[in-house]
Amino acid sequence: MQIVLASSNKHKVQEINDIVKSKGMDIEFILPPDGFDPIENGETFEENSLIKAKAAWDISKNWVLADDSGLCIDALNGKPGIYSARYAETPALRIERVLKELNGAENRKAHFSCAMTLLNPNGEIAYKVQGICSGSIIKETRGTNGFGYDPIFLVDGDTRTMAELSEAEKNKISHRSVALNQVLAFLKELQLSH
Ligand code: ITT
Repeated sequence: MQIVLASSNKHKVQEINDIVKSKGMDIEFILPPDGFDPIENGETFEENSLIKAKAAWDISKNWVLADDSGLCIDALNGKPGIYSARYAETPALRIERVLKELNGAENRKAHFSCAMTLLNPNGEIAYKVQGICSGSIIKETRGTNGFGYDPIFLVDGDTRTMAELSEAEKNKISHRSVALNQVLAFLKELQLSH
């Protein structure tokens, strides 16, 4: 089964394909055809996820999965949130901005959130789900794995940042894997029923 992944973020695509592979499932996620350039003007992860899914469906008319995700920091009232990818020009500057805004804050609690939307080949919502991974923001960067805000995100229950976990370890606990596992369970049921 092929599913179009409504994303241009190669790290996400890699993580999602790694998770599927680790489960030995017969699903291949492929990139959208040329022309995928959605305007993410929703107000929630869920809305942006649907916008991306519809944009990919419009040009593929296939099964589509979209992932809209980001980092929500309690002391910043949930920011950067849906602005995570646009919080500054580069990943390093985005981290710098977050650390500056949190300067002196005692409450460092945060979570990653991931909203996934699965559309069937008729363009209807077949399944949607949100996954969360809780942690806190440290004061410097640590680790080089992963992407985005991983180097400043200390995973709850671990002494390491997300960027210090191996790919396999991140893929067991991340917001993306929590959401994707539900999607894959749904697809498995669907395949079994056909
Ligand atoms: P697409 O919209 O093309 O999928 P994007 O990177 O713009 O790619 P989002 O709009 O969903 O995707 O923004 C996600 C941002 O949130 C991402 O660029 C990172 O800054 C951050 N983020 C999401 N998941 C993350 C993760 O697992 N680790 C670290 N940062 C993450």
